[in-house]
Amino acid sequence: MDAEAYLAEAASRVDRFLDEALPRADEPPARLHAAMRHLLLPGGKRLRSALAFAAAEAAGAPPERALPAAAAVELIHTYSLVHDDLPCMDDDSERRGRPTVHVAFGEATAVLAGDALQAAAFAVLAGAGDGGAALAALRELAVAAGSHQLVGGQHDDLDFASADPDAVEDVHRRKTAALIAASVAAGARLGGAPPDLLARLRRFGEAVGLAFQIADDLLDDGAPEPCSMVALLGRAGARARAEALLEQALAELEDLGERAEPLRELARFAVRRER
Ligand code: GRG
Repeated sequence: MDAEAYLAEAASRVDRFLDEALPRADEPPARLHAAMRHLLLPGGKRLRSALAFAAAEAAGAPPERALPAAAAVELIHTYSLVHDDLPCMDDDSERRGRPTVHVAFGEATAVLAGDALQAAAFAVLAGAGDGGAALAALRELAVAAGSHQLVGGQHDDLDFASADPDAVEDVHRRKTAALIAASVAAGARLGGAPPDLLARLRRFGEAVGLAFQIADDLLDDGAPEPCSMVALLGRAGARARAEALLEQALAELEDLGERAEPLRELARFAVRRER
């Protein structure tokens, strides 16, 4: 199955789950619940949830086993986008072809909707029912979303200025790659991956996450962001770095055979995508 088909299937699976897990839009406080759903459904590419499903498959489990992890990572990702779009951050008025949450519902409601989406992520994963694995996945996701990783990376990116590619990669590792690696790891954990496979899949996720961020910068064909790999290495240099990271990621999957094919396809998509 190619990446686009896998992503489409992941999207329909996780969207159904999220639609049932979240309060209805008319349930009080209705304005808050409508705001939570505004950016979540329909979502974006659903790459993080697809990676969680594919990681469960690489561990030899059916993809459905990873559903609570897949939903949780999309909830965290969506909250981060809602807050990233706020006037005090990136100040964007459009996201996924729709008005951003603060444009549609006001700034205070958008802040609260983001907060509640994050809380919902942990509630969904805690409800996975698979005691040990779910709890470990929840902890790993909380760390990836926390002050050293997603939030810390976003914080340090606020007034970031550096011409050092290693420093730029460090911010990208925390702001973008940590959640992607946690998505893979959470899916792998719910799929029952043993420790050595889990470690390999997590390293796969980190490399894919970094390459995904470079691909994101390459998709922007205007003037590059000042502290991006495209600005520092040029388009060809950044492309080469992304391809090297892809190779590094794929090497972690060597010997896993057919069951890791969805992960391989998604990794190639993340790096070579046109959307
Ligand atoms: C506010 C805590 C907090 C964090 C914000 C996600 C983020 C951190 C900033 C978004 C800025 C950005 C464009 C980062 C590049 C990588 C990225 C996360 C792109 C968006 O992810 P996609 O392409 O989006 O997977 P879709 O809409 O497809 O889900």
